[in-house]
Amino acid sequence: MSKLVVAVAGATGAVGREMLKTLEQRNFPATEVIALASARSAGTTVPFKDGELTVQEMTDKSFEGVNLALFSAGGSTSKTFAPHAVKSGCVVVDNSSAWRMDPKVPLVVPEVNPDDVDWHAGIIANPNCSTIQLVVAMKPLHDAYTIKRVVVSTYQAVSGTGQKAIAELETQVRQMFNGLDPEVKVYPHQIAFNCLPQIDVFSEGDYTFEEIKMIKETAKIMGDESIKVTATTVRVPVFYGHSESVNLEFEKPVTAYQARALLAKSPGIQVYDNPGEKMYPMPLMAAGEDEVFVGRIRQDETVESGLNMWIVSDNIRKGAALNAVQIAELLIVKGKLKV
Ligand code: NAP
Ligand code: 3JM
Repeated sequence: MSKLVVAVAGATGAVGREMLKTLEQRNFPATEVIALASARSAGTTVPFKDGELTVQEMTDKSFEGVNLALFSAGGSTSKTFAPHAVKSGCVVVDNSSAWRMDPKVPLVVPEVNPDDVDWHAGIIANPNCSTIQLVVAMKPLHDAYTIKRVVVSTYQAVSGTGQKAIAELETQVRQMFNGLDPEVKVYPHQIAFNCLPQIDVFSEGDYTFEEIKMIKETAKIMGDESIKVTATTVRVPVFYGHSESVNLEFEKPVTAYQARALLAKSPGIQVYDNPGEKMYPMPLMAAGEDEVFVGRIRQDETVESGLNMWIVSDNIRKGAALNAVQIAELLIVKGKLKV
């Protein structure tokens, strides 16, 4: 039997733990799984299958004998260690923004651009969570009706920032119910009972880097620079599940009925849209699920051919861990993972 040794780099984090769960749930054909993190958590354990894995400190040497590394340990860690992993003959699927816009690195969502894995040179990038759920819904509509312009406004869960942010929202809620001033450590302002229209740092033209990531990554994944994209990204006091209000303008005429029917038969999507029954996607229902949920599909009467919709998905699953594991599965199916 050939071997397939998988390293999860950042195994103690919100994404890394979900990565281990996803490998297990999908019966990923790994012959061995190694958990890597920083020196801080070396020797601790993370749950995997019926037992646990002992966490090892990630070093230059960690990837010897490893075939596949799933990275979710932050951009700078990835910049340092991914090249060592590639040098060891390992294929890296990286979750950070470190490599996404590198022209030598494919940026892949299996439902959208699966064949881009064919030209990888060791590293494949997993897109930003908000971008992933947007392009899964855009792709079938673009193929059929040609999208000219997208306006997206996000409502992003704190789990997107990691374990410390999940703890911060919990702590602030508890502090407020006990009449205490909430401690602000992770975000620039209190997140409990608030909305922060800043995700990541401010950059060109007063857009945040999260907004710039969404704009640039969408063009690269869709392979189409002609689609105009503008974004406003907002952090909201939700634990799991990013939501998006999306306004789409098309070249060809399209009705809400046609869009609903097309999306309902498209991969990775579940249409959940019945206003009469108050049925629409919400983060609480998307948490822990694999699909991109689409609802509130309706005509935008202010443009010649336009639709408005509401897209929700679990940012830690399809937005991170699941998409990364699906990329690895794609490599296996295509015979591109040398074992
Ligand atoms: P998290 O909960 O804070 O976990 C961070 C992980 O990185 C921990 O396992 C941590 O290990 C590890 N780490 C940090 N510095 C390290 C170092 N120098 N060497 C080795 N391991 C190190 O964060 P998260 O939510 O899991 O996210 C991790 C990263 O994934 C993010 O920074 C982001 O780049 C990416 N991400 C991507 C998406 C997406 O949209 N695709 C979504 C969320 C996150 P210790 O326990 O030892 O500190
Ligand atoms: C760093 O919800 C979020 O904040 C987005 C996830 C995220 C990213 C990302 O994937 O773009 C959190 C922290 C990054 C990154 O690598 O830039």
